[in-house]
Amino acid sequence: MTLIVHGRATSSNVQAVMWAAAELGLVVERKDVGGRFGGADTPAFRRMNPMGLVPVLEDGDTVMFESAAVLRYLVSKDGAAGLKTSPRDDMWAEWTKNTLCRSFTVPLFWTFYRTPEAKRDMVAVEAALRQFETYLSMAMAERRTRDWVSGSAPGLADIWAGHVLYRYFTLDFERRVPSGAQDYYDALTARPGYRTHVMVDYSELKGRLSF
Ligand SMILES: N[C@@H](CCC(=O)N[C@@H](CS)C(=O)NCC(=O)O)C(=O)O
Repeated sequence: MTLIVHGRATSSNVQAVMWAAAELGLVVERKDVGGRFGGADTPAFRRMNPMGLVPVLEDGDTVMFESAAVLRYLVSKDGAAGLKTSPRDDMWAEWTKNTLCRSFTVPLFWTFYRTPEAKRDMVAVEAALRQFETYLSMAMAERRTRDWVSGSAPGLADIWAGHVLYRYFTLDFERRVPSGAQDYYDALTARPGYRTHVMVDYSELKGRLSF
C-alpha cells in the first residue's frame, strides 16, 4: 500500500519525513497541503491532525501527525531498511530534533529569513546563529571518529541534524562553520534522498511571517 504524506515540500518537517522514507526505501506519495496551498484547516484535515499542521502520514487506517513519531513508525515498518537505530541513536535523535533543530527553526529561520528585512533584529539573529553553531559543534564532536552522528551509517539523529543544514549553508548570513560540519554537509548532499527532498528552493518563504 502506498504511503501518503500530506504536506508542502518546503516544510522542514515534511522534508525530514520524505528524506527518511527515501533512505528507508519506502514509496511515498506526497500531497501539497499547508502554506500557500492551504487545506490544513478543512474538517477532513483537522480530523487527521487537530493542530492543522503538516506533515500527516496516512498508511491505510494508520494516520499520524508529529514528524518524530512518524519517523519512528516508518523505521519500524516491514520492509523498511537503511536507517540505523539503537538506544544511543534514539537519544541523539531526540536531542537533535528538540535542541539542535529548535535552535534553528524559529530563532534563525523565522527571525532572519521569514521576517521582512526592515523588521529583522540582527542582534537576535547573530546570537541565535552562535547558539546554533555551538549545538552543531556538539553534534560534530559526537561524530568525531564516525561518519555520522548515528555511527558508521546514517540514522534518525542524522535526519534531524542534517535536514536543517541545507538552509544553514545557503542562507545569506555570516557563518562560523564548526569543525567537521562542512564535511558532514558534503556527505549529506551526496545522498539522493537529501538532494530530492531537503535541497528544495525555499524562496517562497522569504519575508513571510504568515501564509
Ligand atoms: N511538532 C510538529 C510541528 C509541525 C509544524 O510546525 N509544521 C509546520 C511546517 S514545518 C506547519 O504545518 N506550518 C503551517 C503550514 O505549513 O501551513 C512536527 O514535528 O510535525
